[in-house]
Amino acid sequence: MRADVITIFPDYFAPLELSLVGKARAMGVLDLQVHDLRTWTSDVHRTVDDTPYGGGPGMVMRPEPWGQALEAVGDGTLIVPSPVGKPFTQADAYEIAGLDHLIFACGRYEGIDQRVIDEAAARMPVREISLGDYVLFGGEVAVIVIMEAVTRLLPGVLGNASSLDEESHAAGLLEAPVYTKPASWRDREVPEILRSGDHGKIARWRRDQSLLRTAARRPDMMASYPRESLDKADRKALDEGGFRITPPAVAE
Ligand code: JE8
Repeated sequence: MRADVITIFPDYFAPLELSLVGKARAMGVLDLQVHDLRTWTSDVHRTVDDTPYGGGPGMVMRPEPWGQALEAVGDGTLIVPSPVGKPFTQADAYEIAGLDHLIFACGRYEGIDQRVIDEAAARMPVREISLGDYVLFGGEVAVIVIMEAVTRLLPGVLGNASSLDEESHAAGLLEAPVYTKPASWRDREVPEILRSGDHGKIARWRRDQSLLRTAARRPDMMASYPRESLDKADRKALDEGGFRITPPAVAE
């Protein structure tokens, strides 16, 4: 995967040398290039913003530098972090991980002149993505989050690929709690079943915990979870946890 990031704060992306993204780059699975938008300015002050047409607070990012920057990095899929974008999900991360060339446009100020996005959309796919319903200073933090969520899905990056199957949001449920040694810590014990060595019972316990956590913390996810994927034991765990599953199970 090739990824080009265009930003007025290239130093923001130094952390992407570390951890799994750094590993993906070293493995050759990810070719990440960070570009300073000011490279494509032509005035002595390297100006990237101007006052908004129609008035209003703040400044807007000028189209000219963006137009030249996007031409320079070539076509791919343009990803524009924005508060008006589609909320980013694990499903989006999987889709984006399958793409060959990502171009991230990091806006600042009050955003990028809309004509930049419209003009790019005439020649390549554009995805406007939001991290959530709150307002950031710009797109850089969102790109770091998106890059981490996507990079960990690239082949070979995660040492233990099986962990992708069970993690939160991958299977449509939140994952079960995790424990490690010591067995007793500050008078708190690891659940006995996890130390039983009975893999069938351990799997059942983890499934029950995932269901109960999801029902308690993310009723929206539980509502979307396919009912046909809930077996009798699942329904029993939810029922015993005080969660009523609709529609009710058909007579089994
Ligand atoms: C941004 C952003 C994501 C999210 C993303 C890019 C570029 C007051 N104004 C501030 C309102 C419009 C946006 C201005 C700041 N800004 C925010 C985000 C985002 N992805 N989930 N929240 N905010 C830019 C400029």
